[in-house]
Parts: sequence; structure tokens; C-alpha cells
Amino acid sequence: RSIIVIGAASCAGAPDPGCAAGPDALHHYEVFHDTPLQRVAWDAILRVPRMPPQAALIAVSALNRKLAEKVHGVLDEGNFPLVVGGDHSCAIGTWSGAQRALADRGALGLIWIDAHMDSHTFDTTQSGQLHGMPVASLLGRGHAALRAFGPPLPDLRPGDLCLIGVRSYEAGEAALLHQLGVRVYTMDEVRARGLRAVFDEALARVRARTAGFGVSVDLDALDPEEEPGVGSPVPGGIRCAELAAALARLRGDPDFIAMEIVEYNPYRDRDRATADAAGAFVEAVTPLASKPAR
Ligand code: DIR
Ligand code: MN
Ligand code: MN
Ligand code: MN
Repeated sequence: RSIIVIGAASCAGAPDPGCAAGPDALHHYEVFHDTPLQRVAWDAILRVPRMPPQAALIAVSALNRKLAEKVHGVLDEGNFPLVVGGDHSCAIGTWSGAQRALADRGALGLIWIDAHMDSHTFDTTQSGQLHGMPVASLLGRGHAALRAFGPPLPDLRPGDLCLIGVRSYEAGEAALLHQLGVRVYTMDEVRARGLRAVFDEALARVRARTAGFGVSVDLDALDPEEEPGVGSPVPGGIRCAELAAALARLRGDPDFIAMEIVEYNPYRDRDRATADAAGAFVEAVTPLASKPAR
């Protein structure tokens, strides 16, 4: 399988304008191109201009519709979509597209690596920012404009989703995940048990009842002392080397169908450290299995 990169150059769903420049910055970076082990090609960079949160809903909805089509198309061709953000609201499109591509075979599993829960709806959000909402949307709780892409899809099932690295959240979103029974591995649990143990457990969960699974990496899950190039840094995160080692367990796995790396802000990066981390995660998962299992 080839990696087909799709950029989502949008910060319309976040307060930090720098994330819109993420895909262009990574496009200039050699790890996001062919390596001796892995073919990597860029499909497109989808763009949304900066706008106030009130206007963002329609723009983010349109972006996600396009992104879902692209991701579905890449999977139907037997390739592996890698979506690079941009703010994390693009995850609605990425994983809706993956769900649609898998639909005849079964459900999608998803590992969500993030400092945040991203599980707000308009009823609970304090910031009004759409990048705080994609998990709720994928679970079927979002605004209609954030989930009606083409033919109706089953919602992501709470048991097929795990969050890892969480250390910043508000009560409303935590209540939703608790009520739905989503497994959340907080940063405290990651520290206590080690990322390796937590990641393996999450992997077993998301594979159990699904036809394929993906990983969404919000770079703010990493420790900002090591990786400052993100939109919403939160102290005390995962180390790049640990996450790369965990992701390397997906190398050659035929059920691993897509990945997303988001919230890269090149303006806050230091000596390309965070871009290097993103590159290390791509390298970690390659070479991909030559073809999907089913
Ligand atoms: C916060 C921050 N929970 C919000 N979310 C962020 O805006 O809803 N997600 N930064 O990445
Ligand atoms: Mn996020
Ligand atoms: Mn299809
Ligand atoms: Mn985050």
C-alpha cells in the first residue's frame, strides 16, 4: 500500500492561526515523501481561510465533506490515507470517510492520542471552538452540520474508541464520555502503567469488534517541553520516542487502515523538533502491510 497524504490546511476550528500552515510546512519535509521502504505521495492540500468561530461551522463542514470523499477514495483504491492538519476538527471528515470505506465489512476502530478530550457539543463547549468537538461528532452527538456527509453512517461505537494522553478537559465533555463508556487513558494512567502497556490494551480494544482501525495523533499529546510546535500546548505529555515505539507496533498490520497527524504549528516549533516527531511517527508505521486483510 502507498501512503497518500491529504492536507487539511485549516485553523477555522481553533484559536491558533498557525496550524493552518502545518501541511505546507510538512510538505517541505523529506520524511513526508518516498522512503526506500515506503511509497508516499501527496494527493492535495485542502484549504480554509481563517474566520471567526460563528462562520467556521459551514466552512469546516464543507472541508470535512471533501476530506471524507478523499479518504474514502484512497481506501477504495487499496491505499493508506494520511491526513495532516490543520486543527483537529478535520478528524470528522477523516474518520467518516474511513467508516464509509469500511461500511460493507464492519465497524471502524479508533485510537485518539490527545492532551484533550475533543468531546464537546455546542451545549457544553466553553470556547466555541470546533477542534474541541470532533470526538462527540463521530460518536453521533455533534451538530448536524458536523456529521451529515453523504449517505447516513452508523456512529462510531463508544467501545471501538480509546483516548490516550488526556490531561486537559472540561466537565461537560468528560460527562459525555463517561456516560457513553468510552475508555479514556489519562496522562496519569499513562505515567503509572507506561505508554506501551496502555497502547497495547487500547489496540486490543479497538480491534476486537471492528473491520479495521486508525490512529488520530494530536501533536499536543506530546510534552511541549520537547515538542513546542502545537496549537494548544499542555505541560506533562508523552515523549516522542515512546509514542514512536508504540506506533511501530502497527508496522505491517493489515488492519491498520489510516492515520492522522494534526495541530502542527510550524511558527511555534523549535529547530523542527515537532516536525521531526511527526516524521518519526510516519516512519514508525512503515512499511505498511502490502494490502488490507479483508
Ligand atoms: C478546549 C481545548 N477543550 C476547547 N481543546 C483543544 O476549546 O474545547 N483541543 N485545544 O485540541
Ligand atoms: Mn485534538
Ligand atoms: Mn467505497
Ligand atoms: Mn489537543
